[in-house]
Amino acid sequence: MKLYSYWRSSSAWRVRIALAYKGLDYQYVAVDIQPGHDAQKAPDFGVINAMRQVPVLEIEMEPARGSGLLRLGQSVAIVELLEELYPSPALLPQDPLDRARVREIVEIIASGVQPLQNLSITAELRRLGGDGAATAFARQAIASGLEAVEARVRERGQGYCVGAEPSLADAFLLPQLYNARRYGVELSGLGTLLAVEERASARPDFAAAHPDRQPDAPSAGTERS
Ligand SMILES: N[C@@H](CCC(=O)N[C@@H](CS)C(=O)NCC(=O)O)C(=O)O
Repeated sequence: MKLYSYWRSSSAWRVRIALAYKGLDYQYVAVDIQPGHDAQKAPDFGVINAMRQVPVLEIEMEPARGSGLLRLGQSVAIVELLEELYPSPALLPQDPLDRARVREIVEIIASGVQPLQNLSITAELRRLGGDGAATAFARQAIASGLEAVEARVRERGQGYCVGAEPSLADAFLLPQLYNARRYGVELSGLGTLLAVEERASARPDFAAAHPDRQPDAPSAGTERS
């Protein structure tokens, strides 16, 4: 398996957590999406993912499944595929209601928060309204989404977002909290989420997926734009 990733991509980080949690080996292919480098805009990358985003998972399919190489973009599709191909250890609970609860949190973050603060959106907002407007927009989008998640986790969490075991909801939450800090979002009202983050971050599998542990992360002390 190959993962096209960028050390600080929150969407790729979700997939790295799922891969580490399930103990799956993969080859890390760094795609430098930072402004000015723009490797996702290179002609070759358009063949890998027409959306020109990371993550992309490349997986060799068995002949029985149609053979050849499957290239899959979209972190939700990727982690759901991993869950189906490698169900144990599970990142979705057994109970259908709990599964729906996990997916609700995943959707809040994947559809309702991250796209509003992604590079291409903030770059366009910066162009239209300047740095201040872009940051304020992203900060507001992240804050309101995380407040909704906080309310849900207060109801249903028992150490993790849904129940007492990690799930996809936690794999989506941690990267979003990291981005919240990058945008200067006030986190003091999100105590339940911060406790989940602390617990999950202490696990070796979640820790291994952290941006600073990726091969393309700049070493400490160098520029981290
Ligand atoms: N919905 C997609 C979002 C992917 C995405 O936004 N990726 C960002 C990095 S986190 C990216 O590649 N941005 C490059 C760009 O906007 O040009 C997913 O869940 O995989």
